[in-house]
Amino acid sequence: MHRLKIIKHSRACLLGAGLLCATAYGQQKRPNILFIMADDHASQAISAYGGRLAGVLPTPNIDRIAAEGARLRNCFVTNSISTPSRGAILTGQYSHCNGVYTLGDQLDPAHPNVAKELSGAGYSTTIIGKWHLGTEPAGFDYYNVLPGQGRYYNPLLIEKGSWGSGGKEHEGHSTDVIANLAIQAMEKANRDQPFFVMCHFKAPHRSWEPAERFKDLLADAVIPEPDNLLDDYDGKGRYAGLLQMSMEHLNQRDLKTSIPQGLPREEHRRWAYQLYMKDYLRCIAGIDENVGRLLKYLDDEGLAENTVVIYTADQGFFLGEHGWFDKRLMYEESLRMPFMVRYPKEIPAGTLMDDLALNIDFAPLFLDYAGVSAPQWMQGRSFRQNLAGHSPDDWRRSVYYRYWMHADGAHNVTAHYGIRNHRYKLIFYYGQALGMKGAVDKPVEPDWEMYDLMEDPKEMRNVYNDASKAEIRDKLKTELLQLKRLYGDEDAAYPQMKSIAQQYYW
Ligand SMILES: [Ca+2]
Repeated sequence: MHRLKIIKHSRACLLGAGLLCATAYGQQKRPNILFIMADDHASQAISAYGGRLAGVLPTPNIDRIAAEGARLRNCFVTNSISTPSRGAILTGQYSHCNGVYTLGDQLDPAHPNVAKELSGAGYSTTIIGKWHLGTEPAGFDYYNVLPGQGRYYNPLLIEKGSWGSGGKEHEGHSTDVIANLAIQAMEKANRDQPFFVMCHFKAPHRSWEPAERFKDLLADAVIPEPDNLLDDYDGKGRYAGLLQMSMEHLNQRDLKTSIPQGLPREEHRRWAYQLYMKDYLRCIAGIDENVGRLLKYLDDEGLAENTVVIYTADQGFFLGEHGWFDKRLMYEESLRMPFMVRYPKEIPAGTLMDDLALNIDFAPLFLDYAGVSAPQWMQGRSFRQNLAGHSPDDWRRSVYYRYWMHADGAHNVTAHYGIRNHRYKLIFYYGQALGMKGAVDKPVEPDWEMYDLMEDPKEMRNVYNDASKAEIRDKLKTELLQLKRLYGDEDAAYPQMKSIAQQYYW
């Protein structure tokens, strides 16, 4: 890895305080920020991350961002579902602070967010594509967004000035349409002012509908199975086996064919996996091609050097691991977000970052690149210094996670919170709806899970009750309480949580 080449001001910033940063960056050309986010794109389906699918569907354009910049190996979502993750990314806050807990919540337009901060700092701000936060986007000079989940084919998009309308139809596949509109937004941007463009693809969200030109891709391929495709959940806690998100729960719309009746479970799972994965990967092919077009635009316009380009997804996703599709859970495939960033002035090509990052860190990162200190109300922390090879000594050593949408009708995931550090993960399924929108008020008895990610990276054996892990387990419990205190998520508003803690925590 070659050494960092940065100009004097930048080095002072990296080593100095936020105030110095703001001063120094006021005197130089601030970078544009192009934030590209897909919906449900798992890192297992990005070839830069390796794994069983890398040779089946390479993603050379997305990989290029990592090759020319940095790839994060430990970037995690704080609440693994679309609307809450998008709320966390925009506000730099956990769900209990921004009010977006579940798919049923909306982001209050009056709530502070990073687009407002960047706009106030002189950036032009744009969002294109999937929004999914219910209310009119606030803080954006321009938006053109899908209503709700949006359509794959000939999508409707609602442009700024026409909020409340049904939107205007755009011919083509949503991935192509959204990339076109993002390029147009960059074309229109005033070159005297830095731009912040969020390009949010709808793909590869369920029900995985690729562009016409990719429909026959991989037709004759056999997609490699994960070795835990046939997981029977014996090694997990009591709720994993009750989830409604196994291959056998995929429906006719998902698989685009009728579902054979009476197949043995294993056979059904393997059959559905092939169909599911092929459509999923066909959607990824469209994204990769369009990421290539976005990068080419920056190259052609001479903007590549002074633009921070990020590629990520709103959460991870199961691609047949444990037999599942979907997300929501704190297991690795769902918790991990792909994240790569290119900024040639400052990030050495080929950087790998193992520090623990969270989606609430993205907003502070954008602001840091813009030369603005993150406001006090943001709970995340910029990892700009980490990317440049200077990880702060006091960087976090564990992360806090919480999923609120208890027992939702479609997937039946038990509400839980937990902690993950570089080696262990501890999850407390507290099993209460707590009045959350879309949660179902069917309390279940709390349960614990713990995984040793070094000995068991696929999370096949719950070691919560292992005597040899008891000391580590109790330390994690203490640290989990500390994280809840740090982030102000101590359940004071929910009396039932107090009795649950007394009865089940220790
Ligand atoms: Ca999503």
